[in-house]
Amino acid sequence: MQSLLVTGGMGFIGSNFIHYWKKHHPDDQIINVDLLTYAGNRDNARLFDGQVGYQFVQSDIGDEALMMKLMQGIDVVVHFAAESHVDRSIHDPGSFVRTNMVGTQILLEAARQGQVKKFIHISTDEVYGSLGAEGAFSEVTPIAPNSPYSASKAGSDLLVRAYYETYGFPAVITRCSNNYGPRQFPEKLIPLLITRALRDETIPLYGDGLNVRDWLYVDDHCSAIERVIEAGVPGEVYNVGGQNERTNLEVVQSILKLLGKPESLIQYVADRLGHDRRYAIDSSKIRRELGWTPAYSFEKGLQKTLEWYVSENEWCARIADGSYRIDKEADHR
Ligand code: NAD
Ligand code: TDX
Repeated sequence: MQSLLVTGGMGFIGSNFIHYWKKHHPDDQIINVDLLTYAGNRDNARLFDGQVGYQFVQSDIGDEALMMKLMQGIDVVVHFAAESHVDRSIHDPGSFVRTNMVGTQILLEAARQGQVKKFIHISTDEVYGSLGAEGAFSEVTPIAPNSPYSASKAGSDLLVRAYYETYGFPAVITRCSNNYGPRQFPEKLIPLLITRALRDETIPLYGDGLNVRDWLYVDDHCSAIERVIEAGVPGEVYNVGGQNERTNLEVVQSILKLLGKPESLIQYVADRLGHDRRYAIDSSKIRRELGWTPAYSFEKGLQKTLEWYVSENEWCARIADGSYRIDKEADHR
């Protein structure tokens, strides 16, 4: 039995990870630390409320004293908490530096002093910058971030690296491609377009719609993190990708087709500033060294994602009307 401290567990990937981990390791203890920013949604992990071996702590990872206290007896930290949306980073870079860089350093220090056995830092392929038509990012590709978001993630990666090199702190970095799946906040492309198309609203497509992303189903990301917890080597970086490269236009067209909605909903809009053209991940290292393989094709993952958004009306409605930010239990008191 192990004790995990998960940060950002009310967000998209963190909450899917807690669902995944509790299913496969039911006896493990989990402390979920999340500030509940606009991206944190208590509905995402409500299932675990009151369960033995699960505790939710609403806090900023920048609360040094509390992080020190929570680290006592923790075996593994899985650090998801971040400001994660590129468009928001263009308008408010400061909050990205505060949480992604300063917050990560505070968490690293607390974990080091608490003598945790492993620290998994969840990073992103965006730290490598943008690709031309050919090639893919490997773990030795130089870091060249282009947005305030990716720069703040790259900064956090360098702090993690420094903690390993300086103190021998047992940290591992994962860098994954674009995730999709249940519980993703509808500001990111796939949930935005599903929720808007279901309401027959227009789909904003940036620029020429031909930017390329490599899509990874969130459960495949969780199984990769599981392998890294079990066998990842401290000081190493592991890239995680789905080998599902698609242009944004192709993604939008596929989803509109699956939902039976017309392409006339697509509306071309002004491009994102500094918009990275293409991401592609070479994940041969984690496949070869840790034996990880993704289980979902893009088609299968999309199907599951669509089914989830169609069936979870209340989750979508509580985001649309803002009530997801008000705790349900507190409402009834
Ligand atoms: P998300 O925005 O859905 O969730 C982030 C969570 O962190 C939220 O619950 C939020 O309340 C919490 N949080 C934010 N600031 C905090 C703070 N100061 N203290 C405590 N909690 C705080 O993000 P996500 O998409 O689930 O991404 C999780 C991680 O994975 C991030 O580190 C992100 O950079 C990385 N990542 C995401 C993707 C993707 O496609 N979504 C791809 C690659 C890497
Ligand atoms: O309305 C939109 N229209 C559009 O054309 C939105 C929201 C996005 N886009 C484009 C921009 C990107 O080329 O779709 C692509 C995907 O955009 P996002 O969903 O915002 O993701 P991206 O910018 O690629 O970053 C994501 O993957 C890497 C996550 O948000 C990051 O947290 C992660 O690190």
